[in-house]
Amino acid sequence: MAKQIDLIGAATNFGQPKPGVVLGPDALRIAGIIQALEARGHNVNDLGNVHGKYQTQFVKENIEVKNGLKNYNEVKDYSEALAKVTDASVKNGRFPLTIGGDHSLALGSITGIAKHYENLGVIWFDAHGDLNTSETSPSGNIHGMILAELLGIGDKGLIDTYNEGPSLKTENIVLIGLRDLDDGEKELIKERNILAFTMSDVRALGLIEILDRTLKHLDDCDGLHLSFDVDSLDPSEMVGTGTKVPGGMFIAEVIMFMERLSETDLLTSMDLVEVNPLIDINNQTAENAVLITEYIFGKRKL
Ligand code: NNH
Ligand code: MN
Ligand code: MN
Ligand code: MN
Repeated sequence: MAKQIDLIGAATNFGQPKPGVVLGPDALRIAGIIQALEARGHNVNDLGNVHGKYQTQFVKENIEVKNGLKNYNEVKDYSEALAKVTDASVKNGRFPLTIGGDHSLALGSITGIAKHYENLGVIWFDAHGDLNTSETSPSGNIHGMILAELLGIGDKGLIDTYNEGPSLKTENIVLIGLRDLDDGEKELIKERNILAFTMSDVRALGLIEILDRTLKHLDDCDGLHLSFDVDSLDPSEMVGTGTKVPGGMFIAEVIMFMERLSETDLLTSMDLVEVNPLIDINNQTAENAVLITEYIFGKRKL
């Protein structure tokens, strides 16, 4: 079905230390994300890039650390600014597609969206769990904690960003593509009984079986959000991203998953994150991400 898409540039790098991810939204525009969506018959309104009150572009090293959280004030401020935009987008009956930017943007995008649903389901494609807290994080980088914060686990100030309390319920999330989990994240997944598919599961079951199980798990949800970290793919096909982990998924199988997912027409919002053109080669990471996005929005092989 044709969608009214708001394209929202989340030009932020506060969730991690590598410069360049802030240029991700423009790399995706240059790779033709708008044209690709329009080619599938959707209406696209590019809202430009969202800016908080802190300057991002030229920050090379994280300076400020609060309670083990790097760039705390910046992430919180940016999330508030972004949540306003995604909130308004859903209110206007549109489909918010947020393009980043590092994965900390999901705190803003998802809190703004989740208030419109009783049970927002989230499919989290990632090599990582993003389920750390300041106690379990090896890095202090908030992009590796952002799903925990959305679930109400971790720093109270971040949990209460934009609206009070958790945005998501543990039973409404599914993680796919995991292969680099920290110990505390593994414990949390077991403790809270979170549905999580590692790369071993992807190899053993295949992504179609995983899609079926995912949709079954989320069938009581009243909205469905896809948070797609490009490092879920194998580094051979996504060079331009900050934390590459070998042994990832390949474009061909992810496309197969997305073709099927788009047939269900269940998606109501999406993030596309961690594209960093400064460590890419000829913008191929953005181009591959656009290719996958086109399948998410209705492209078919036949
Ligand atoms: N788990 C590590 C951390 O918390 C790495 C997280 N990096 C990511 N997450 N790119 O998606 O610092
Ligand atoms: Mn991530
Ligand atoms: Mn990741
Ligand atoms: Mn909240």
